[in-house]
Amino acid sequence: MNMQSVSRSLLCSAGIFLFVAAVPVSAEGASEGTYSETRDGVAFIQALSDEHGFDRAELTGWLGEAERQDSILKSISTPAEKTLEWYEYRRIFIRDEQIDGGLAFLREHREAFERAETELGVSKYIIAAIIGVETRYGRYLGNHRVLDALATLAFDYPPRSAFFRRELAEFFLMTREQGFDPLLVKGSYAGAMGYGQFISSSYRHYAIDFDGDKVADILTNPVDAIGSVANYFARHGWVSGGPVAEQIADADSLAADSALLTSGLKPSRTIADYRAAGLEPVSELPDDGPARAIRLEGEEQPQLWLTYHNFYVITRYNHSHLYGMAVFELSRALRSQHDES
Ligand SMILES: [Ca+2]
Repeated sequence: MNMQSVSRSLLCSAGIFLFVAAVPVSAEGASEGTYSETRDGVAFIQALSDEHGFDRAELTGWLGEAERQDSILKSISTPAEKTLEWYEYRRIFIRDEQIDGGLAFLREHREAFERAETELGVSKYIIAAIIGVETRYGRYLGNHRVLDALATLAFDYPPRSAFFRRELAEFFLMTREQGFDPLLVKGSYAGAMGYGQFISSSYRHYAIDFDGDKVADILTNPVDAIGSVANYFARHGWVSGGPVAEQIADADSLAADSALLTSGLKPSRTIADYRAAGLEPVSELPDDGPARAIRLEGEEQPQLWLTYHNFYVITRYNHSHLYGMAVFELSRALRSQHDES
C-alpha cells in the first residue's frame, strides 16, 4: 500500500494483468555473487549492525540468502499502468464474489470487527473492504519472499534504491521485533505483506497485536490484521461516523473544467463552496467541512461525487481516488447486505 507499485500488484492479484509492455532488464546491472558480498551490501550490513545492534554475521547470512529476482525488476520497471476509467476499475473489485467473501469474513471475525469499531472507531465495513481489495480477504498474500523482493529492489534497482534500502532495514527490524524468520516471510513483489499488504515501515508503525498473544501478525492472523488496518485508519484521522462521499444526482451541475474539480487528493474546498455552486449534499453537513468534488467515468455517463475527509483518509492507504471509491463502494455493498442478513 501507499505505493503505485502496490496498486499495480493488486490489480494483478485480482487476476487482471494490464502490463504487457515490460521493459527488458539489462543483465549488466546484475550483482556478482551474493548481495552480502557487494560493496553496497557490506555497507548496508555495517550500518544496520552499527545503528541497531544486529549481529553482523547473522545479517550477512540472511543477505547472503537473498536471491535477485529478475521478474521483480521486470514488474517494477514496467511502464506506468494503463489508466483505467472508473467503470473498468470498479469491475475488478465490486463483484458478487467479493461481496460474498466480505460478508463471510465479517461473520467469521465478528468479535474482532466489533472490537475494532469500539476501540479504534473505524467502520468494520471499511476495514473489511480494504482487506477485500488488497488481498481478497487474505486469499492472495503474494508469492515472493520479501527478503528477495526488497534486496533485489534495494541493490539492483537504482531509481528507488534509497527507498527500498530503508524498507529492507525496516524489514529486518520488523522481523526481529515480531520474532519472524526473515527468510520465510512472503509478500508482493514490492515487499507488501499480509492481509492488508503493509510495507515494512508501515508494519512497524501501524501493525498491532489485536488478539493478545504479544505478536502483531498480519501475515497469518486475521484478527491482528483487522486491528492493524483499523489502527492505520485511526492514526490517519478517520472520524467515526463521519461522512465519506456521496454522489450528486446531476453530473452536469459542475462543468468538466470547473475550478471546483480540484486536482489534489486532499479536500481543498469547503462544503460551502459547493453549496454556492448549487451542489447540495444529501446529508446534513456543516458549511466549513472539507470537501472535494470528483468526476468519474461511469458505464454510461459521467458521475459527480462530493468526497469528504474520511474519503481522503482511505486514499492515505493507497494514493488514488479510484482506489478510494472502490473501497467505499465495496464497504457500502457490505453494509447493506450485512444489515439484511
Ligand atoms: Ca497477535
